Amino acid sequence: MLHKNLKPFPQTFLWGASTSAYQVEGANLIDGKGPSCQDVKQVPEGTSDLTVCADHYHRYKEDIALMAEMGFKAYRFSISWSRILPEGTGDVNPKGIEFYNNLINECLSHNIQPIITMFHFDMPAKLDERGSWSNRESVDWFVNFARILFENYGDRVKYWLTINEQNVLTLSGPVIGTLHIPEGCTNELKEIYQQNHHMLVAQAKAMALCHELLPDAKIGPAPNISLVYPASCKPEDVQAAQNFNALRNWLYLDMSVYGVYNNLVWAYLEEHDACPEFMPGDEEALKSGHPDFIGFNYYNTATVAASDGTEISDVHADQQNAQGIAGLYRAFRNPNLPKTEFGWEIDPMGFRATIREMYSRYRLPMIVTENGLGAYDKLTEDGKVHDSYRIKYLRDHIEQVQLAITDGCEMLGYCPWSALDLISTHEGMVKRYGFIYVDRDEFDLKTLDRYRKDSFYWYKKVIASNGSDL
Ligand code: BGP
Repeated sequence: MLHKNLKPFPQTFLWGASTSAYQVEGANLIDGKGPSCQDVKQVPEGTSDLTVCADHYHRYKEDIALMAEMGFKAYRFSISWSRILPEGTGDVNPKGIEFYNNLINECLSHNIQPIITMFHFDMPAKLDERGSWSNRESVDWFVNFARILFENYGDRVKYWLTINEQNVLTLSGPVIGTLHIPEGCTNELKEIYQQNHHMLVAQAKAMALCHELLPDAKIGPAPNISLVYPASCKPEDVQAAQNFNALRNWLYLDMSVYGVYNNLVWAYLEEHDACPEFMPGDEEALKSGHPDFIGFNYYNTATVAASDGTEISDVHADQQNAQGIAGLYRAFRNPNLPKTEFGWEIDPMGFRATIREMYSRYRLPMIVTENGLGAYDKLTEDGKVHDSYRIKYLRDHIEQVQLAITDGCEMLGYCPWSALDLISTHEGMVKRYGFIYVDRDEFDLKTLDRYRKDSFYWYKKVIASNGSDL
């Protein structure tokens, strides 16, 4: 739809950016923090471990000051579960509570709203040993952790996100080092969707608890949503796109918003004898969640064709590159879209399409919790990073958010990935996303000094003009 007049971004729009604890903090085994599954996993060859990351744990004041200089209204970060509860349950680590108190207070002192992700790919190692999400007790573990967060930080934190990219955990967990398949498992699909079910119940209970304890706070999920296009107008391809849309996207949002399983996904699971088992009370718990908004990560769309029956579902596909599932869909390279240096398609118009589709399905306000471009940035000798490619990516995407607002979709905020450079989920330090350059290499920690990239100055201008000067 062509609009003659664009609607402005709301005055209260939450401009900001995102990080996650295990990728940015470092200090992964100090001040009482227990290891998480990320700390004990096999680090991909050639990439750094997580002992230092961007050293945000020690440099958060400097980082928040830089965010304030850009004019941030919000900072989305995650809380490391094993920093708060070194064993995942049991004793609370006072130093962990203190660190996030300081971080939250530092944000607030600069008028930056903290948006807290409660779980971002970092199950405490002790709970990992006990089966992680495959263990039914994981529901109680998570709700207990949520309660501790609400009780300690709920007086100041107004925006909460439950589980980051639950759909990615379920569809390609091994790539990010998080999905457990217990030895001797005979039906892997059932096992995966049972774990998914535990996360869904845990999330719904945490949302209900948030509403009970913090009536003024807002909480929502944070899946990775990519609208799926059909490779052609062949009816078979359109159906394949519906299949993958259901499996990748709508399963998660239908459940968080309406508390019901998407029927296409359920039918697929039935076919494979893989439906999750419900415990007494699950059905009611799932219906009791009710998010106040939808947080979602968007990097690009997906395109699929009809399955020819030979696809092998590949759990090693990454977040944005699915392979296909026999009988459901086959991955298709969209010839209309360019790719990043790391092979992810770039589709700004698909962002608007994704937002429109979500709004028509769920009618809830939305916060973009991730969006961004991973690239090999170069620090020049005079301390600059000329990341015009990132500015272009972000500008093109913000334009589409404004178009979606003009279409009538309710948008609360935009927090791209990432506030500062940090360790990628599986590509190490070389894949950078930040507005702030962090001076370190994969293994050489160098100075860890911060540098303002060109995108830093550009984003500052965007925020100062409330999105009117792109
Ligand atoms: C999302 C994750 C983030 C992040 C981002 C970029 O899936 O929520 O944690 O890292 O993708 O991914 P990558 O680091 O693999 O490029």
